[in-house]
Amino acid sequence: MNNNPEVVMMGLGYIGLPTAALIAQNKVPVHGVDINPDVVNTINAGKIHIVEPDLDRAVEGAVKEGFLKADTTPKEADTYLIVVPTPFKDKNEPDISFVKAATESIIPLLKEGDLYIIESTSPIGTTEKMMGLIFEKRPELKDKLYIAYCPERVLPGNVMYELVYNDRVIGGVDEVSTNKAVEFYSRFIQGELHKTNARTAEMCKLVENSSRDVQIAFANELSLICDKADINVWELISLANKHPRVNILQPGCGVGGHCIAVDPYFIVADYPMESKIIGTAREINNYKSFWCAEKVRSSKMEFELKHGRKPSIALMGLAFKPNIDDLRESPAKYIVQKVLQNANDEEYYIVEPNIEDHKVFKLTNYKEAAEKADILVYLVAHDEFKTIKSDKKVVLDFCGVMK
Ligand code: SAJ
Repeated sequence: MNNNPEVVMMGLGYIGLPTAALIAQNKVPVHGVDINPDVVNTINAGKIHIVEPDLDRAVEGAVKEGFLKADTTPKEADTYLIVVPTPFKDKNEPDISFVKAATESIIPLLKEGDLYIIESTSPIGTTEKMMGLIFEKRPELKDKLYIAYCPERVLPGNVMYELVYNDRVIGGVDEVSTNKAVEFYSRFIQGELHKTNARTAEMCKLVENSSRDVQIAFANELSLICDKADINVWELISLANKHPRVNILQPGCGVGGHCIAVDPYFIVADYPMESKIIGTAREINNYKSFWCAEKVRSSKMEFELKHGRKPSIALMGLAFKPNIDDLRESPAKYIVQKVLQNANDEEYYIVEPNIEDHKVFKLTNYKEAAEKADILVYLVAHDEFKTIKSDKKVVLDFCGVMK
């Protein structure tokens, strides 16, 4: 009997592990690969190394039943999924070296009829580039493999649901590859599977997140104009959105997370002359965080002039968006760091209700901070903050807690 797994999952992170667990839950043997031995050991013990609702049960079950095994090296299989990070080099240029390394490690294992899919967010043309690499080393496999790109589009915190029910865009390097990849995903996914080519599928992922970034930049730009024009931006947006064809998003203290603040650069790096709006949106959203830090500084000085003493300041929120504990690329964290760099004997309370302890910041309970501080700075619209009464305080509400 053939003991090889059916699927090899290269990368067991935020997307790779949930996807591996989903496939294994369908009783398809998955061999998960990660370069980190701690991750491999944790998973083989039926445990998980990331925070994601319902993932623990899925992994525990799949490992117990023998359908999911983790390892630091790949094995021969029929389908290979590349789900590794694509970070940045200097100057905001995408770094596809992990995709390349993962691909190189499976090239010797490939055989006629295998399916190779990239899910990692990638610059346009990456799938074709990897195909070139494969055929350079294994020319005898030319036209004998199926090669496709299929981006993930799940929202952290809701991954196990969205993996199954979200629509997917699937683009092969040719039509037979597209069809083969669609056939593969249709075994696990209930959302609609939309067929296209590899380049369009690659760009589709980048465009989804760039579109959201551009729309948020518009809201952030309005917030800067409204501040000067003495208009409440929240009221303005809510009124403009009463128009049946207008839907403006919410301004905040910048854009964070590992997707929306990152993916637009994948387009800008390759098409700088053509991607004016996309590039400018990134600049506006980054500038908004700097502007918020400057606002805290001027409000601090105004307080001192008016009251003849230094204020105490509560910095409310560190996460990159409301009601989560994820601080990756968080504009709130950037603002807190910037404000603390300019500290001059004022007292600061740093608040993040979704985290118990932080290794750099000493955290204060939100109620205590709100009660003691002279200046309240809302950086993230966490639900807890909406219950705070702050009639007599100076309040800088950058994210619409009080709207
Ligand atoms: N934000 C605003 N104003 C808004 C909405 C969001 O300032 O009106 C800010 C948030 O505070 C946060 C940032 O934008 O700092 C991003 O948050 P998000 O909830 O918009 O998105 P992410 O990064 O958690 O997940 C996104 C999703 N993409 C889209 O909604 C187009 C998700 O579906 C993708 O799978 C994910 O990126 C990804 O992995 O690419």
